[in-house]
Amino acid sequence: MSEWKTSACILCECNCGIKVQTGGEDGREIVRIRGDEAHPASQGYLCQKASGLNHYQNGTDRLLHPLRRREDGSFEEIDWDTAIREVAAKLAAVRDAHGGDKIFYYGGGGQGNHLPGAYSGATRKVLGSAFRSSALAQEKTGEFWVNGQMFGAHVRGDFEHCDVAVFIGKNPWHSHGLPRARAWLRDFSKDPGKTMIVIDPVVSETAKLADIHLRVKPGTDAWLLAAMIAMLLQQDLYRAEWLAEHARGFEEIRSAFADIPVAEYLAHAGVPLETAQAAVEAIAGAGGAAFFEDLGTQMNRHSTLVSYLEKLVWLLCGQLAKPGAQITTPYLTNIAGSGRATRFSPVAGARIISGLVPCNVIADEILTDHPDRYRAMIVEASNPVHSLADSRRMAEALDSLDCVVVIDIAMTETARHADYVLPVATQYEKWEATFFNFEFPDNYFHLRKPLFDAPATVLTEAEIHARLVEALGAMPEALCEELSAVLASGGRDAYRDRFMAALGEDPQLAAVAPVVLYRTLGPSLPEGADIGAVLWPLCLDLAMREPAAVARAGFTGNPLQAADALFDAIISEHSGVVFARGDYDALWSQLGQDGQVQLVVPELLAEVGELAAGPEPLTTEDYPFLLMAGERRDYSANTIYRDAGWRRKDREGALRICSQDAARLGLDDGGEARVTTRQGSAVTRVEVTDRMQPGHVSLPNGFGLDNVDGRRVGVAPNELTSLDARDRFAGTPWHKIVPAQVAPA
Ligand SMILES: Nc1nc2c(c(=O)[nH]1)N[C@H]1C(S)=C(S)[C@@H](COP(=O)(O)OP(=O)(O)OC[C@H]3O[C@@H](n4cnc5c(=O)[nH]c(N)nc54)[C@H](O)[C@@H]3O)O[C@H]1N2
Ligand SMILES: Nc1nc2c(c(=O)[nH]1)N[C@H]1C(S)=C(S)[C@@H](COP(=O)(O)OP(=O)(O)OC[C@H]3O[C@@H](n4cnc5c(=O)[nH]c(N)nc54)[C@H](O)[C@@H]3O)O[C@H]1N2
Ligand code: SF4
Ligand SMILES: [Mo]
Repeated sequence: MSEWKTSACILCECNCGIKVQTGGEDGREIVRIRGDEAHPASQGYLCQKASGLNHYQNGTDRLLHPLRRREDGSFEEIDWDTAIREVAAKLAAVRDAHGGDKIFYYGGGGQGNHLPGAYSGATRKVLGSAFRSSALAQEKTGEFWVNGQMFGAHVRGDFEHCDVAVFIGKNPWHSHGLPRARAWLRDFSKDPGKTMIVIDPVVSETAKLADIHLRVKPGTDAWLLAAMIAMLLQQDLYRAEWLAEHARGFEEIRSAFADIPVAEYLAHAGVPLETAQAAVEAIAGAGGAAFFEDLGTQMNRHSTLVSYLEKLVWLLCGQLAKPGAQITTPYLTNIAGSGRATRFSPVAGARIISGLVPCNVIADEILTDHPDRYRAMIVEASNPVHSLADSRRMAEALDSLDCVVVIDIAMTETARHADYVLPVATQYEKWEATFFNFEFPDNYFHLRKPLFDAPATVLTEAEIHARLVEALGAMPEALCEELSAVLASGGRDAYRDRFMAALGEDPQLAAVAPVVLYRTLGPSLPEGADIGAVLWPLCLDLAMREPAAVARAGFTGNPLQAADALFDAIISEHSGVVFARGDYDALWSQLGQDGQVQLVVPELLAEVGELAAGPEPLTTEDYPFLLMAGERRDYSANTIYRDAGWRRKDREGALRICSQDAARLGLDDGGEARVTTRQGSAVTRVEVTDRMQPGHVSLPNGFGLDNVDGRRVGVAPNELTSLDARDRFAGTPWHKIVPAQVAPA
C-alpha cells in the first residue's frame, strides 16, 4: 500500500477532501479512504458514499480506446489521430453545410470535474457553436433567473452563521450541499437557540431533525409560501424600515399579497395554521435566517414562482447581506452565470437563462424539420439519455443527428448513441477541480493532483480540445511558439505582457485562449500540472474584480502579483486554498442596483394572481399517484458510479409508498410493484414506509443503468418522465410530481 495521498470525493458538490491509500493490482486501486483534516471546508468529514470511490476509479464499463460507430450500429476501436481528424472533419462539415450554431454542446462537468468545461469553450468557439446546456438547466436556471432580476447576483444562505435554517424541497442529510452536512444538521438541531424549518411532503431524515416540519402536499408550495408572505404582511411582522432602505417595489408586493385568504391557501397546501404561524414567527424573529431551496420545488409545479416567493419571504424579514442570512460569495468562475435571459432557443423559442437552453426542449429542437434544428452534438461529462426527461426521446434525438461525439470515461447510455466516443482519464488520473465554491466569508478552491497515471490510450479533455482546435486549423502556432519562448526567457511577467498584447492585436485569440495557455503556460507548471493553466486568467480576473477579498485571504501586492501568488498556491497546495475572504459590509456593493433589490418581477407577480383559482388536480383516475422520480438516498450518486455493487442497502432502489396505500393495493414490503406513467412502465421492489404521505410515492435517482454486460438494477427514472411537464418560465421539469399508477406486479 502507498503512503496517504490527497484528493477529493467527486460524488456531490461538496467535494470533501479525502486521503487515500492506493494499492491492489498494479497499484491502481483505491484501497483505503479517510477524510482529509487539512481540507479547509470538509475538515475530515466524509459521508458513507465516499468509501466506494474505487467503484468509480475501477468501475464497470470503463472505456480505454476511442470508438467509431459502424454502419450496423456496433463500435470499432480507432487510434487517436484518426479519431481527432474525423471528429474535426465531421463537425466542420456540419458547420460548413448548416452553420456552426447547429452544433449543440451539452455538459462540461459533473459533481467533481469542471475543468473540461473551461477547455471545451475553445472547441465550441472555433466551430461557431452558439447553443449549449447542462444539468443546471433542469434544476437551477429558474432560481438563477429570479436572482438575476432581484439582485443582479447569485445569492446563497449563510448556514454557518444562521440561527434559523429553512430547507425547502431539500434533504441535505442525503444530498449535502452544505459542508459536513450531517454533522452540521445534528449540531444545529441539538442547539436550543436555533430553529430548523423543513418544507417537505416526506418525513425525510432532515425533516425528522427539524423543529418545525411543514408537511406540504406535493406540488403545493406556491400556496404555502404565498400564505406565509400574506401572514408577514397582515401581522406586521415585516421589516418596513429595512425594506424602505434596501428594496424597491414594496407597495406592489403589499397589494399583491396582503389580501390573500391565508386559511384557504394553507388548506390547499395541507399545512395547519399553527405550524405555518410558528414558522413565520421564527423567520421574522431570526437574527440570521438562511434558506436553501432545491429539487423538491425546483423540479416541481411553479418552480420559478416558488423561487421568487421563497426570496420574498426572507426579503420581507430583511434577511440579506448580514451574518446568517443570504449572501453572495466571491467567485473564481460564476457557474450561476448572470441569470439574464437575453436570447431564445432557435426552434422552441424557449428562454435561455445564463446561456443554457432548457434541457426539456433539446430533443424537440432536434426531432423536427425546422431549418434551425440542431444537426450535431458534443456531450461531455454528462449522461443526458439517462438524466433528462423522456430517455427514449432523447435517444431518438441523438440517433437522428448527423454527428454525435461523446467524451466520457465509460460506455454510458448516452455514449451508446454516439458516432464517436472519446475516452478520457478519470478524475483520479488527472488534475481536476470544481467551481462549486460558495463558502463565506472564507471561500475555497481545491485543485486536485492525480492519484494514478492515466492509461496510455486515453487523453484528458484539455488535450482533446487542444488537438481538436489544432485539427480545425485554429491554433495560432506561431504565437504559441513565441509565448513559450517569452516564458522561458522572461518568466511569467513577460509572458503575461505578451499574452495581453496578443489579445489586443487579435480579438479572436480570446476564443482559443484556454488551449493556448494549456500548450504554452501548461508545460512550465510544477508537478505536471499543465491542466491547471486555465486557472491563471481566472486568478487574474478575480484579483482585478475583488482585490480586497483576495488580499484578506493573504494574497497581497498589486492585483498582478496577488493573482500570481494565488495561482502558485492553487498549484502547489494539495488540500485546497482559501482564495478569497469576504466581508459582510462589502456585500451591498455586489447586490442590486444602487444598493437596492428589486422586489417586483412582473411576470411572476402575474402568476401569483393565478393561485387564487386553487391547485389544479395533477392526478386522474388512471394515474392516481404522484411519483417523485429521482429521490436522493444513502446509495444514490447521479450516474457517477456505474457499478451497482457499491450499494450496501436499498440495492434495487425501492419504490417508497405509505402503509395505507400499500395495504389498499395489496403491496408488501420487499415485494414487487408495477409503476406506470403516461411515458412508460417499470417493475420495482417496494418499501412500505410512513415517511411517504398517501398518494405520494418515490423512486431514487441514479438507478437503472444499462451496464455493458447487460445488467440493469432498479428503475431508470426518466423512462417514466415527460418533456412537456415543465415550468413555463425556465422550462425546468416536474420530475417530483409525475402522475402515476401503482399496482401489484
Ligand atoms: N446521495 C446523493 N446526494 C446527492 C446526489 C445524489 O444523486 N445522491 N445528487 C446531487 C445533486 S446533482 C443535486 S442537484 C442535489 C439535490 O438534492 P435534493 O434536492 O435535496 O434531493 P431530492 O431528494 O431530489 O429532493 C429533495 C427533497 O424534496 C422533497 N420534495 C418532493 N416533492 C416536494 C414538494 O412538492 N415540495 C417540497 N417542498 N419538497 C418536495 C423530497 O421529499 C426530498 O426530501 O443532491 C446532490 N447530492
Ligand atoms: N428524473 C430525474 N432526473 C434527474 C434528476 C432527478 O432528480 N430526477 N436529477 C437531475 C440532476 S439534479 C442532475 S445534476 C443530473 C445529473 O446528470 P448528468 O449531468 O447527466 O451527470 P451525471 O449522472 O453526474 O453523469 C456524469 C457523467 O460523467 C462521466 N464522467 C465521470 N468522470 C468524468 C471525467 O473525468 N470526464 C468526463 N468527460 N466524464 C466523466 C460519468 O461517466 C457520467 O457519464 O441528473 C438529473 N436527472
Ligand atoms: S458529502 Fe459525501 S458524497 Fe458529497 S463530497 Fe462529501 S463524501 Fe462525497
Ligand atoms: Mo443536480
